[in-house]
Amino acid sequence: MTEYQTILVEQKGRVGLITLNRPEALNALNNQLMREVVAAATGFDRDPSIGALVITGSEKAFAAGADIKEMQGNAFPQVYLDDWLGPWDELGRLRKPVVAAVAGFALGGGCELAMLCDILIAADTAKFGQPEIKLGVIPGIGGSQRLTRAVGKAKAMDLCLTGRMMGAEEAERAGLVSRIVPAADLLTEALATAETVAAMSAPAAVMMKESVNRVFETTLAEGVRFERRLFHALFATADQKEGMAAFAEKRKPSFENR
Ligand code: CO8
Repeated sequence: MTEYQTILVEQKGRVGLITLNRPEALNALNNQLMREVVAAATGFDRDPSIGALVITGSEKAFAAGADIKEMQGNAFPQVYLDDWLGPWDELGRLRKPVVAAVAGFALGGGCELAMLCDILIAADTAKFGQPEIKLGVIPGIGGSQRLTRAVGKAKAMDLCLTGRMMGAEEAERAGLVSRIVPAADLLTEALATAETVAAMSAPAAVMMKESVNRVFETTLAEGVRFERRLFHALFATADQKEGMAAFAEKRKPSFENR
């Protein structure tokens, strides 16, 4: 496997695990970490032995945001011409489902990275926020957009304009978080969830993700039409025959991802 300096990368069964690993800076997201996460995630996305991904951080911090010390000297023409932060968009284009396992701080870019994932599992210690305003800027990889879609305008405005943090319970109540687990169980639960997803028929799982994400891009009528087309298409797969035969025969299905 490729050598990385800011992340740890492992394969666990059919799950690709990426652990952010800059403990000296609470996993602040510098440019090197961005390149490494995107490279590892897109590598797993292309790998047929992987069915789902998990992205996690440390006990203290999922990620405390973009690296403030690295970006403080940035200037407009340079960041504009370099399309700085553009590579993060590739995470939003991953086809396989991604679980974010969040403990401790998920602030700024850290909160945005968690929101780029598909299932967000939070430890009871998780703290979410978009504190960019306190630095004289605003979110830059979708925070104002994805947070508002997740929790609605009132809470998104409250969090983004004041920069305050919200705990795991408030985040779950608001719809940002899929579920909360005790901190000690976070990685086990996240890996088990990803393994469950990875054991499904891959064409169905990839289409499922595509269909849910379509909600954010289209009208209800077009979204339902899109879902119907994918639903019909799945009847061309051997896994549909296997899944339904297994139900009728009262046994576990054995999917072959075709
Ligand atoms: N950037 C750089 N270094 C950081 C960051 C950061 N975001 N966060 C923490 N660190 C460093 C600290 O400087 C400190 O280093 P040192 O020991 O060398 O002084 C070390 O990590 C430990 O941090 P603290 O001593 O501050 O730890 P505390 O437990 O006292 O406080 C906090 C934890 C509350 C999380 C605090 O560190 C903090 O407020 N951090 C900054 C949070 C923040 O403002 N994040 C938003 C950044 S802006 C942003 O994300 C813009 C988004 C645009 C796109 C993002 C793309 C990735």
